Amino acid sequence: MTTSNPLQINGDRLRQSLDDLAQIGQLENGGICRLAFSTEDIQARAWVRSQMETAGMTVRIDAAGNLIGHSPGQEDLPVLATGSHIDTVPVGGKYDGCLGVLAGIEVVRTLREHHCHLRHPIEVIVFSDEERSVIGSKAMAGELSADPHLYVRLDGTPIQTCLAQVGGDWDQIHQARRSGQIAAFLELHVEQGGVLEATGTEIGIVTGVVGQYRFAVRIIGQPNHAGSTPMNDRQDALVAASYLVVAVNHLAVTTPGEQVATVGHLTVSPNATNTIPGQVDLHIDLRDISASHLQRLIGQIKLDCDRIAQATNTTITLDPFLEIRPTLADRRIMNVIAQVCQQQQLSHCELPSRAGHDAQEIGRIAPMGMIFVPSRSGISHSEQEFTSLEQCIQGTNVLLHSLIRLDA
Ligand code: HGY
Ligand code: MN
Ligand code: MN
Repeated sequence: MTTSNPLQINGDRLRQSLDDLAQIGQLENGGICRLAFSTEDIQARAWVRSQMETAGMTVRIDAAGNLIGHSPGQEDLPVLATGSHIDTVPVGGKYDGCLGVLAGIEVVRTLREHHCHLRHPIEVIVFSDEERSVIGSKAMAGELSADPHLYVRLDGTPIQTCLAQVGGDWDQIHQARRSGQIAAFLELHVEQGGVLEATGTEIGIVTGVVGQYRFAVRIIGQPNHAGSTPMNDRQDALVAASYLVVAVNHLAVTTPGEQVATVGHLTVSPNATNTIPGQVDLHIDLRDISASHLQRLIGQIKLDCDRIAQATNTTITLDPFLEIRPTLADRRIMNVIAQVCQQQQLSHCELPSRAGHDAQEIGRIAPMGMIFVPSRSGISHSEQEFTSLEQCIQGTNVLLHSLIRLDA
């Protein structure tokens, strides 16, 4: 390996692994549905495990169900870790999370093939359920709530059952903590936004990951006959919910700053054409790089709920079910990534991540960095998610050489 002709990963093998993993849970429209702890997730975990073993790694599953591939170093040092997730949203893309996992495995294979033995052990981690509870990286970071009901799946399956299905154990989940065992964590991920493409930049060096607060909102009104109930005598839960959806959007649009707020999940009951809705359940997803700004926005949302409940004669309850504080990347790791980009003559810029990531939790117990590659039209969480093979290869080579530099 010389600076003129640095080590390169095997792009063909990376492409093949991305295509093979995408087969598991693929939908007719080309999207991927591999919900955490589903049969598709379990099948994909087994396939990734076989890839890790083929790469010469020893593999274990921790109590949080994280799949951890380990390649020993020359010295007994804390590990250099990389990885991401393979679970998806209901209609996800083939790169969100998967690129980070498969790039990590490709890096280990490339190092072994070229007898490039690092001082530190290397680990590639597949974190459990990044898209909903973030239980995998939260468990490693010691950020879990002791209440298992917080982690129940949408279909009502208890977290204890989910973890048991993938080799984890809720009762031992405190053993998943890794404080002090990780020298640095570096995650490669598609940007899931449009900045890199819009500026024609090849590599994004993440400055920090926004904080996320998600709430389950329950609105209780009075189910009643759609024909015989006068308009001034209704407690219509869906009308109240509609006011709230608009109020949340209005708050995010009009408040100075770069916050975002989304209501992406909403169920109506009894959901009958000729019945006034008696109950609505919806989720609010609120994000910003500043924790104090998020707290101010949450305060305003609570005031909006009180005002709307009064105006519609309904009751509105707000239950937080996910809280992830913002996490800054480690400046030293950012500098290493920038040096590698210069060495590889790749254009690069610094930017925040507006999507959440496992690196955000691991960044609470170890220095963390993230490498972004462009998303076409900024699209993600969709079957249209796309990043070119060349961009995936560029990102993986930056991951490879950043780890080599961090090792030194
Ligand atoms: O929602 C997120 O930001 C991540 O994709 N889980
Ligand atoms: Mn992701
Ligand atoms: Mn995602």
